[in-house]
Amino acid sequence: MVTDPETHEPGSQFEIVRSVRSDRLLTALSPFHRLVVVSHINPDPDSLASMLGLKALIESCQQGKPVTLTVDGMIARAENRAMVEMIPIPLVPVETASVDAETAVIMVDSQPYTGRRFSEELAPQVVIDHHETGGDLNGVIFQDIRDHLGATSTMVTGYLIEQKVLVPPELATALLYGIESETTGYPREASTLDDGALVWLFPRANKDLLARIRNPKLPQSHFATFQNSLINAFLYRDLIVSWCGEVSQPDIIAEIADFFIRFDQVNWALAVGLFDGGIKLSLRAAGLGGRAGEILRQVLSGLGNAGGHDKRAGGMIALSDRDPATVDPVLRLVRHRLLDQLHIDEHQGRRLLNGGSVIQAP
Ligand SMILES: [Mn+2]
Repeated sequence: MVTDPETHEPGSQFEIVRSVRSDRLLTALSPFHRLVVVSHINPDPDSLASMLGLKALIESCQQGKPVTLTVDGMIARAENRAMVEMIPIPLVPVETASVDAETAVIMVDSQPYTGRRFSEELAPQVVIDHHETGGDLNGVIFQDIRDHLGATSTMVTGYLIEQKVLVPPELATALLYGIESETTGYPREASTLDDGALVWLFPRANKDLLARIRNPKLPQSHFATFQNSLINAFLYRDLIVSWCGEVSQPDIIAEIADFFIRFDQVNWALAVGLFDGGIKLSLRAAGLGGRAGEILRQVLSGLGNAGGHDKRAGGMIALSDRDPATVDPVLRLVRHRLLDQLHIDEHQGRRLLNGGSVIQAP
C-alpha cells in the first residue's frame, strides 16, 4: 500500500471529511484568475521542481488558469543546468512577470523579507517553504511552512498525491531530484515524509534522465575553484575554513563546504567565496545539535543575511567594492566571529595542505 508522504497514513480510517492542505491551498487560489510562482535567487532543484509540481497541480485542479513560473538570478550549478536543459521548465525572468489584482503570487522554498531575493516587489498570497528562516507573512492567505522537512518538493509531492494528479516521468524525476539534492549529503537533514515521497516518486521517475542530471559535465572553472579552495584551507581545532576567492558561479561555495565537511578531523566547515559584488558563505556542521543556521546568523549579524538548518546554512554579504581594503577586514571579522561562536582559540589555525610537488608532464 502506498503511504501518503503528506499525512503518512496508509489508507487511513480518518479519511471521512478531513480537509487536507492541498484542498485549502486550492480554495485560497480559486478566486484568482492568474498565478505567478516565485522563489529565492539562483533557484536550486528543490525550488524548480516545486514550481513545476505546483503548475501541474493547478493545471489539473483549476483547468485553464495560466501559471507563470519565474527565475530570479541564475541557474548556475552544472546539475541544476542539466535539470532545466533536460526537463522543460517554462521559466521567465521574474522582472518580466506582471501582477494585477486578479493574480496570486505563490512563493516556494523561501519566505518574504529573508534577504534571499533581489526584490520583494511581488508580495505573495501563498507561501510554501521548509526553511527555518522566518519571513514577514503579512498579507499571506495560505501558508504551509514545515521546517522539519528536508525539501519543499516533499510538500508539493504530497499535494499531487492528495489531489490524485497524474505525475508524468519528467515531473517525478524533477521532484525526486529536488528532494534528493537537499537530503543526500551527510550530515543529512530529512524526515520520514521526505523518504516517503522519494519512495513514491522513484518508480515513476525516468532513471536514465536522473543519472544524467546527477552527473553532468563540469567546466574548467569548477576544478580551478577546487584547487583554490584546497590551497587556501585552514584548520582551527575541529573547524576548517576555505577561502575560495573569486568564483565563477555562486552554488559552488556549497559544494566546497560539502566537500570539506567529509574531512575526518573536523566537525565544522565554512566555505567563503566572492561572487557578483558580494561574499557568499556556506557552513556545515557534522555533529548532533549543530545549530549551523543560528551560528551563521550570529556571525553575519549586521553584515549580511544568513539562513538554513542545524547542519547546513548559507549566507551573503553585499560589498560596496572589491578592493582588498574593503574585503579583507570583512573576511577577518567573519573568521573572528565564527571562532568566537565555536569557542576556538584563533592561534590554533594552520594550513590543511603544505606545498605539494608539481611534477613535469611525462
Ligand atoms: Mn529547499
